[in-house]
Amino acid sequence: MKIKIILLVCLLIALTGCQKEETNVQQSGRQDKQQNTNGRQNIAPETGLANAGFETGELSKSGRVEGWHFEQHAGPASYEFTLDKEIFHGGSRSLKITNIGAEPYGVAQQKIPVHGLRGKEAILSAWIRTENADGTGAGLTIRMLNSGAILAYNFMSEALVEGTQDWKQYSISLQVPERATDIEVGIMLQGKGMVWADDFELTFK
Ligand SMILES: [Ca+2]
Repeated sequence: MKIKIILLVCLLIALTGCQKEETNVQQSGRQDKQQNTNGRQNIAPETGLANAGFETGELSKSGRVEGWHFEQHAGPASYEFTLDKEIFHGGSRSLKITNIGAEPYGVAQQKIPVHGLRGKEAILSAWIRTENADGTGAGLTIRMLNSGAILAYNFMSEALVEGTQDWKQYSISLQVPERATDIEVGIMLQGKGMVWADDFELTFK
């Protein structure tokens, strides 16, 4: 009888321990969700980015797609940003940038806080395809920011994708400066032609 009581007590202690652990996990999950809500987007842990393969959401009237925003140098509209459902690398869609005017560049980007990642190396990769990129070319971009001011950048300037090229994975990296608050990453087309981008990935080491 005594042995049964001891076993029962042990079982109760074990169960209480499990419940406590489960509660901690649930709280941790809520905290993660809260952090994501406080941030600008739902970043997927496996890619480090939101909507890294352009598979969710449609283009908004203001020209945004979930996770990403689009910019061009200045002046009249010179770059079109579209979701291509016929030409893609993974899933069923990619992002396409088409030059339609004289401005020197158009870029699709997303910005992520880098608190706690200072001093680490940021590595950005994505699959890129081009057609008639006969201006300066197309490439990946990383910018390190301190409240909007640019601290450092890598625009893949030494190895831009030119002319007509089939899908290929490219990668660039840049160290996160001590004063950095955010990292902004993306794909840029400089001048003529078209570029498609898909399956982005951002890691830190
Ligand atoms: Ca895709």
